Amino acid sequence: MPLPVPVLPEGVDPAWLPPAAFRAVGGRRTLIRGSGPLVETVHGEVAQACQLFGGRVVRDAAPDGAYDLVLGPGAEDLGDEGFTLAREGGTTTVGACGGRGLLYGLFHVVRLGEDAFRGERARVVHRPALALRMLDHWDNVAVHPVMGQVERGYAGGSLFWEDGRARGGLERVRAYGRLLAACGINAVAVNNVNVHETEARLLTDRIGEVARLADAFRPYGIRTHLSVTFAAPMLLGGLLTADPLDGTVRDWWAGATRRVYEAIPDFGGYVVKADSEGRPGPFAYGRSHADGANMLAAALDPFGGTVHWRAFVYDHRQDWRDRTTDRARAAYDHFVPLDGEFAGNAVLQVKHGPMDFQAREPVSPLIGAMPRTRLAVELQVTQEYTGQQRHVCWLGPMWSEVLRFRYDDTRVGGLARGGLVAVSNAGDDPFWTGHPLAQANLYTFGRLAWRPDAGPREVLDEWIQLTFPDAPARLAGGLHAVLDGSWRTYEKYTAPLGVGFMVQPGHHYGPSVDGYEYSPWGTYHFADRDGVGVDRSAATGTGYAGQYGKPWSELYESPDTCPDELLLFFHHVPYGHVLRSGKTVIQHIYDTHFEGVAEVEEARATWASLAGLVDPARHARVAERYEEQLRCAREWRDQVNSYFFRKSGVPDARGRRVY
Ligand code: GCV
Repeated sequence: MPLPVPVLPEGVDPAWLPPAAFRAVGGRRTLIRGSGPLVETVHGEVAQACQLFGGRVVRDAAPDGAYDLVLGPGAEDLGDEGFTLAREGGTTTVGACGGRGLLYGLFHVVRLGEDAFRGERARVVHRPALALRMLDHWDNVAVHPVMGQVERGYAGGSLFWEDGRARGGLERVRAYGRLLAACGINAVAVNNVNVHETEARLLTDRIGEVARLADAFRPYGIRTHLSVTFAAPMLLGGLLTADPLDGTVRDWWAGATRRVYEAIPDFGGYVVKADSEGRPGPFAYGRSHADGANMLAAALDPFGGTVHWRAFVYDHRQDWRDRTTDRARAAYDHFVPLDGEFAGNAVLQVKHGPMDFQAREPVSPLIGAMPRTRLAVELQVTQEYTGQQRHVCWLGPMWSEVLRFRYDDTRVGGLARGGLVAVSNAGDDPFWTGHPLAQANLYTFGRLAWRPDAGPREVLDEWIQLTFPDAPARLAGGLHAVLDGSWRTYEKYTAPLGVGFMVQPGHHYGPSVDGYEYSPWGTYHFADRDGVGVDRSAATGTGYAGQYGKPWSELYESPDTCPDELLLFFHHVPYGHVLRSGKTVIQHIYDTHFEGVAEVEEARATWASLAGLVDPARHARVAERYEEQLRCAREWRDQVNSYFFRKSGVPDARGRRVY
């Protein structure tokens, strides 16, 4: 029986799957062959499209050439997710061995639209580069007094949890799964890595709620994962220890995990934040993080599950007076000595930069230094430090730079053998992501996880085509104009030259140049009357630059060779230091901050000119957010420029206003 396509609740935006995106498929004669639950999902999708656009869908007849589209088992082994696409003699054929492959093949045809049905097409094999393409939701089951329902969430409440329990109706979760499948995501962790007491119980007596979410996701090929607390044996099991080498603790995890699999046979595994920002972990027992991760890996192994163990371990109670401790070094220092010690089903999940999802950071040296460990790279789609979905900041170009960065001959996208993971930006907002244009970030993440070397602009084209299928060229041009350069624009008006932070403490929105300067979080810029930046060189600084292999260690070591955009991350330099661009640091700060604001003004005007080309509700929402972005960008400009003018006493060469 074809599985009905999820019905969107009234007023919820279809995002990149509006009905019109299915016009090309829905107007055709389609044959679907094969069996299995995901084939029923494919059938449901095509049937709905045919109903809308007058086509016809048939199951399991002989392919006699009378079909425009045939979706069915392929001749070769492409794994569960791969598919082939070809067109010959007027028939477009998608072949796959697994139901997931067939579903991805169908969405590929949807993306191609009419092009999928034109001329001839040589057979092309499509396979995801990374087996795991996962979203972590930092959703709390119960509203947290400080962090709210979704930690760092800027799109309303949780899609999964409400009033302290799993939502009653899960049609919207099914719809979310559908959107995710259409961009290639195949795993979701449904609760916050900061596992508070209510959330901890999801592992045991409340696993039924997680099972319901898993049921909603499964038809779209998405596995469900759960964040767990390392202290669960004590908190939930009444044990006196959570020591990973203690037999009773190991037995407790084995039993708890068996019961999870009884409830969710295709459960993906655990996500763990341990010894990080106050979370419990193996250090309390004098054990290593490999001991901790391997204990959970052993519990998951009989069922084929994976533990995602986060490498975000650093001292968040640092004394700002102590110049020898460098937060950027921490993950590498903790984990490199453990390379080779992690079990095969333990994945070390590493943030893409050494700090915390700043608008500009170098790529984490840990990613290039763990050849005997399965690594997953973690990105942040939710815009914690990049404008909180009030600012337009399309992160595709940043992620693409990260994924293409090379250690020796291998790109980060190739080193992420344990997958690509991102913190989701979706919530129960009618536009899913608060800012309607932030949908582009979610879509781009999925597509880059499927193909890390894809060009981000091509991916953006896909998103535009799908989201606005009937868009005139002027709309596509306008969307590119406001999105393409938006990350660099954001970077221009915020913290300069890679130095990072300078955000308001706690909620991380808006400027506060010294907000973290005397705090315990290890996020300093060290500006004084002569200069600014952190000396992380091996020769005179914290030694962080030496954590890279060549050529990066040499390149970052000297201010003469360090790329401008990272200069203040790696070096403390005088305001008069001349950048590779030929400008002094202080003039660069002034210029970029004025330019950044001017670019926001221009983007706002471009968006205004698109009125009438997009639906009024979306246009109004974006327009309103541009007002806030502009207000905030001006605030950034004036605070940063005035701060550095006051510190340095050097006026702007162009005589513009500082305060
Ligand atoms: C979930 C940053 C965020 C925290 C987040 C943490 C993490 O510090 O501000 O909200 O906690 O990263 O990645 O664990």
